[in-house]
Amino acid sequence: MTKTALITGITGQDGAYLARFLLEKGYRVVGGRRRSSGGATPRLHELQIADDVVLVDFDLAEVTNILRALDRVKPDEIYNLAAQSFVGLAFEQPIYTADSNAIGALRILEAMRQAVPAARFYQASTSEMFGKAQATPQDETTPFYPRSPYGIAKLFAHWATINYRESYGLHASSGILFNHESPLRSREFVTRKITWSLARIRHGELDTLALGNLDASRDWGFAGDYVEGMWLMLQQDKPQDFVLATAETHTVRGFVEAAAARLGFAVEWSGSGPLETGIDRRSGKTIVRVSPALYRPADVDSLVGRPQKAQEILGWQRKIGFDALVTLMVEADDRRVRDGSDRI
Ligand code: NDP
Ligand code: GDR
Repeated sequence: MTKTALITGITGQDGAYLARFLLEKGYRVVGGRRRSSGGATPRLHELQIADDVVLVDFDLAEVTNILRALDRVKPDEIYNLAAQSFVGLAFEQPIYTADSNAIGALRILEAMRQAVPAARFYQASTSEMFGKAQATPQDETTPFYPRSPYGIAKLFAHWATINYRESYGLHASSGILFNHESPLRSREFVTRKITWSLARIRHGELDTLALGNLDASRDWGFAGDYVEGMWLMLQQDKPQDFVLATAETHTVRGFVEAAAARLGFAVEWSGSGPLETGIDRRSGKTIVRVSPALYRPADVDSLVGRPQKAQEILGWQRKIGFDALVTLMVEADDRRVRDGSDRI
């Protein structure tokens, strides 16, 4: 029998890749989308699946709307990917972020308990919950120490998921995912900001790329690999929580160097702190500078995951490594800038 999946946050990066993955598996895919003036779904168009998914009205802020959506769709699986997902913005909008990411997830769990208690639930948890990491590498047993209103809100949703599983027997799992990127990433996140801006510099559309903390390091994987892990979690008899990561970490500075090299630049660093610049050795031009305005009030210095549990129980393995990821993103943005396409 055809299974129905409801994906909240279908207009985002992960929503698009997960929708494509589930369609290929033969699912009926329903996407929860909040009302906006534009109504466009560029990522679904980019993956050429916009006509294959059904969209329903869905807003994390409104429990009656969530209840109606669950009642109508009657999903077998619910993937809660919707969130205010930008950590930088969470410092400017902490209350909105908490309402969406913490209470929003709780609203879904409550609605699910009433409307579709037999459905399976995936919560998009995050390595940001480890924050000021208490051990390296981080896995399912590492204590949490969130460093942003985003991380705090996600930690609430993570525990709510566990609590609803233990209290009411819901098949609810939480995926603690480390950063995952792709050509469909929004341009506000650092990897895509780097690939998009360097491609524009290469084509003469921009002078310099302004960045914040160049020393932060992250475990960056490819989003397409991670959505398979989400699905695998919901196929298990026993709901539980899993870390998905690549087990490799790279600095923002290292990401810049790798992306720049693929565009024909050779970055040499000069100065330090807010005065640091990245100069292209070939042209002598400054192509990267630091803007202290982009520093966060509290940042996460370094994260690296240990995905052993997912490998052993789910048989999950990331396919795309750091070098291939950078190449994929740089090539996509180089092509977009050349073609004058900026819809993503
Ligand atoms: P995106 O920012 O690309 O997508 C977020 C989605 O949530 C968008 O579809 C957005 O809709 C939707 N959304 C935001 N607010 C609401 C709301 N009030 N009601 C309904 N929908 C809403 O995120 P990603 O795809 O990168 O991430 C997916 C999830 O995984 C997020 O929850 C994120 O926090 C989490 N996560 C992501 C990681 C990553 O590295 N990508 C790592 C770990 C966790 P709209 O288009 O209208 O803005
Ligand atoms: P993150 O991703 O906060 O890890 O959250 P982001 O790409 O925003 O930042 C990564 C690191 O880069 C540093 N940085 C900058 N970041 C941005 N956005 N812009 C800059 O100009 C810049 N310069 C330096 C940041 O300070 C940070 O240390 C992402 C999101 O997808 C979350 O939703 C998800 O939960 C986590 O990954 C895992």
